[in-house]
Amino acid sequence: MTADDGDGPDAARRMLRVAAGQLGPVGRDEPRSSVVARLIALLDRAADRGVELVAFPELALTTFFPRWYTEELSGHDHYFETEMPGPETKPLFDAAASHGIGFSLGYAELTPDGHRYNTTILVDGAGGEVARFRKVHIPGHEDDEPWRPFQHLERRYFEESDQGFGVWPAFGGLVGMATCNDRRWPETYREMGLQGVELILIGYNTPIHYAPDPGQNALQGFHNALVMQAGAYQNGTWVVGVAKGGTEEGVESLAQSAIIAPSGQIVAQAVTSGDELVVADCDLDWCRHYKETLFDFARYRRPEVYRRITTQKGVEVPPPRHEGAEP
Ligand code: CDV
Repeated sequence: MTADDGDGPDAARRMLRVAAGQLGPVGRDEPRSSVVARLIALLDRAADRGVELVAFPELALTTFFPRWYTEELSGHDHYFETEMPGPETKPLFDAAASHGIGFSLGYAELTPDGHRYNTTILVDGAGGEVARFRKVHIPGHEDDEPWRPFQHLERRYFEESDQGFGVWPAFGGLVGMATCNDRRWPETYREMGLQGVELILIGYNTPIHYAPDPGQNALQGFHNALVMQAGAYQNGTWVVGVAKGGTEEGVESLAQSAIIAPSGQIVAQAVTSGDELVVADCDLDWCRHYKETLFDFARYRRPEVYRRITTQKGVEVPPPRHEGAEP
């Protein structure tokens, strides 16, 4: 996918063939070896199609375990990885390197000093680690809430990362990551936009049923596209959103993985809710059309009047206005 920018058809462009490696459900009893085999199958299909980078979903290696409460925080530690790659994930790294394909992979990370993060690793085409991103906006709740049809205990099992949103030179461009609920927040994209990001990889697990306000259920697909398309356009960047979709342990989750251009247009989208590869040729130079025009940050941004964005957390409404008061 290229945009005609007047440079002529033969101008050297930074083209990157990217895929969203969508997963269908992962059962509670499905071993990592089986999930890794599914990921490798997607990689093999990606290799056949000349893909250079595959984005895999959030918490891709296991079922979405925060839907179950355990009294002890450590009760779910068997879903966490203490090393990456470890013995069970090494075959994935080896397969990707043998194809010369890079990938991003979401997993639950338990650090040697006992911290638990919802992490995504970015790996280059030679199997080397480029970066790790730890989820910033952790949704859900901390305590047992048995009234829910299923729980969303991410805030019990994961710490919020204080490392923020990095951007790394990789794959011929500038690449950033975010995880699921991060994609709903404009600050996520803008933080990376201010570092010149050209491709953002976002894995997600989004249940269709939103217990605090079921009126939103019918809008899950709309909101998913809305936030990623807006984030792409307003920052002149490619965005890859990749789901673990389908009905997992009785919970239906959104699929609709998509690759979105800097124009905000969806250029490729999943048509199933199972294991599926969604491919697009991303012209990283297309980002310039937006970064150097409407969203020329250096020229048009006004950080001096955005003070509340970084100094205020919750809403502060203005004091009531008395009728007849001077404006
Ligand atoms: N895994 C997630 O972060 N899920 C959230 C749900 C809880 C709203 C999401 O943003 O899709």
